Amino acid sequence: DQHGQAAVPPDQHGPAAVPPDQHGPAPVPIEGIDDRSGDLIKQEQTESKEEKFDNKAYKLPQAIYALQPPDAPGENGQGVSTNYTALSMEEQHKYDRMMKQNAFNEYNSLKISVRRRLPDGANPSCPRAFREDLQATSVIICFHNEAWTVLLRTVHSVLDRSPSHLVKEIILVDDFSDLDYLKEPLEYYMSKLEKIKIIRTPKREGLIRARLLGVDHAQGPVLVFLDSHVECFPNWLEPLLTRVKEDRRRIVAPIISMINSHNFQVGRGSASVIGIFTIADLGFKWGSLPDRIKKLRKSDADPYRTPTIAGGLFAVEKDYFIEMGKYDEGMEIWGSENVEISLRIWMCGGSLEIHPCSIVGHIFRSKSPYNWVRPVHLILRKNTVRLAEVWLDDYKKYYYERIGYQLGDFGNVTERKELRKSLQCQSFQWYIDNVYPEIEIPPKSLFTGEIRQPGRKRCLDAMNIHANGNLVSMAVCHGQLGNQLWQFTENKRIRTPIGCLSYSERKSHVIFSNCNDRGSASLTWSMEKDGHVVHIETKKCLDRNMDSTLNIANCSTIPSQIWEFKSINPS
Ligand code: UD2
Ligand code: MN
Repeated sequence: DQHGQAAVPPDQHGPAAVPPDQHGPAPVPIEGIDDRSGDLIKQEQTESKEEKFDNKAYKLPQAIYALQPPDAPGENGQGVSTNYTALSMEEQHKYDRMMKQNAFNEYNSLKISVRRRLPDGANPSCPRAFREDLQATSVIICFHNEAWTVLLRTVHSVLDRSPSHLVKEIILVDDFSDLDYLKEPLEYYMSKLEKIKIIRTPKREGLIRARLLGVDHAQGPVLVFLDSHVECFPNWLEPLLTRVKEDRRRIVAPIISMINSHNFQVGRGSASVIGIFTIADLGFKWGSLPDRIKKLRKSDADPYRTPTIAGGLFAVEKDYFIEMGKYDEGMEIWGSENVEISLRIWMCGGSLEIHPCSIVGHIFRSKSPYNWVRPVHLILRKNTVRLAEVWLDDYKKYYYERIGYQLGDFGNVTERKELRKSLQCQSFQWYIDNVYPEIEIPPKSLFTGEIRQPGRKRCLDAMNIHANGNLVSMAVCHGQLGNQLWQFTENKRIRTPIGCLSYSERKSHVIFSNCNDRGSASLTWSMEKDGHVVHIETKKCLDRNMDSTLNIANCSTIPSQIWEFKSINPS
């Protein structure tokens, strides 16, 4: 799952699952909400602005942001549901369109008050009273085409569940959305609330530069970044600010609990995960809390250090954020900025922690719905290469091997390298030794390149199906690497970034298997000088079938068993 979404944290302890769709509670109509996020506008307007927005077309605003009774749908973080088959055709279309547009079920979100309450989800040892001298924050929320109710719920959850004196302002940064309701209607709605500023990027910037535009406008001494589809629990803010107040060189993240993307049920999150990343793809992951960190905690209320943060939700002192070089503005749209800021803060004298007493729900979704402007893989690669170039030292080679040293155009990183120098940062080796000793260093690559058959101009090709169980086959060599890029590793695997070659007796074919099947002997091969590729367990040789799939057979000198290993030159 590397295409633009935060992995769902493992080990979520949410409330019990809601009943299946058919048995869901009947929706309590909340006046106006349907129209607002669904089929807005399209009405000739001649009235004044106030009249225009208070009329039927926008149904603004009191009824909508009135608090609902405790048994209203979705209250207290409950899920809601829809009986799809009982909907009219028109409603079904709306439901489908909303699902597609957001990759979460906006239709269900419409049934829930934008001011629903959440329970106090923190563990009993967490404090409920806080020091008096905490600093006020500028909350920065950037968004691109966010769903109306979901964005409003994010904003209300901050206003309703933060002490007012600690919220200087909420800065909404619209990253060039093209939905009508995010223009005038949003401005009108927000003008009825206090402290909301809306700023808009002049072109699509991506979340990294959009956040930085927000920072330029921020007036509070502390910044809190949030995604545009979150809900803050009671007391979420004070623990974060307490830790920042105690030491300004800390970045503090809440527990991120899961808001179910279908029924909007809010989980409580888990205080036993840390942020990590893998060296082979430099992607953020969730990991389990290591004993060395557990041992340092005296109480469940103690914050704990984390090698990386997920990236969306955290508090940081504004001047410190700026001194430390903000973000890498050369990164686009989405991705890698979280690992970049994590390495930078640790390596340059600060620390990152997760506070178990601060909980914020976030809608995790399985794909990213928005337009990426350019092909996703090029953007992700560009951001990741920028991260590797500046912070990974020699360890960048693991990632580079995986992408066949095809770094692409990653722009200029001179300034970021100079930043690293001027902040006198530690090495990546220091980070491993001191912050993330559990990191897994992948086996060295002994060969990286194409595996082809001489004379036939055909190459082993992963065909985008390198997932577990698929048959491996061959295709015309295209010289572009990509799906024809293979590694032969120290631990005798022949692999793509995703899967490893293995032999399946049941399918009597060579297939892709999960590379982490440690004990599995059928994953190991040797590449011989005479052109044979030997399957070690059976001592048989890799053999091309007539239909371009692969098999193993008793070794001989027939051409279908002779391979050429065309290594690529790292530039
Ligand atoms: C996670 C982070 C996210 C960010 C990302 C890596 C959490 C919960 N989320 O992915 O904040 O660090 O990893 O980059 O830790 N957006 C824009 N312009 C764009 C694209 C996105 O403004 O071009 C907004 C988007 O509306 C959302 C935020 O940026 O509010 C994060 O995007 P996402 O929700 O798609 O990222 P997510 O949660 O999968
Ligand atoms: Mn998000």
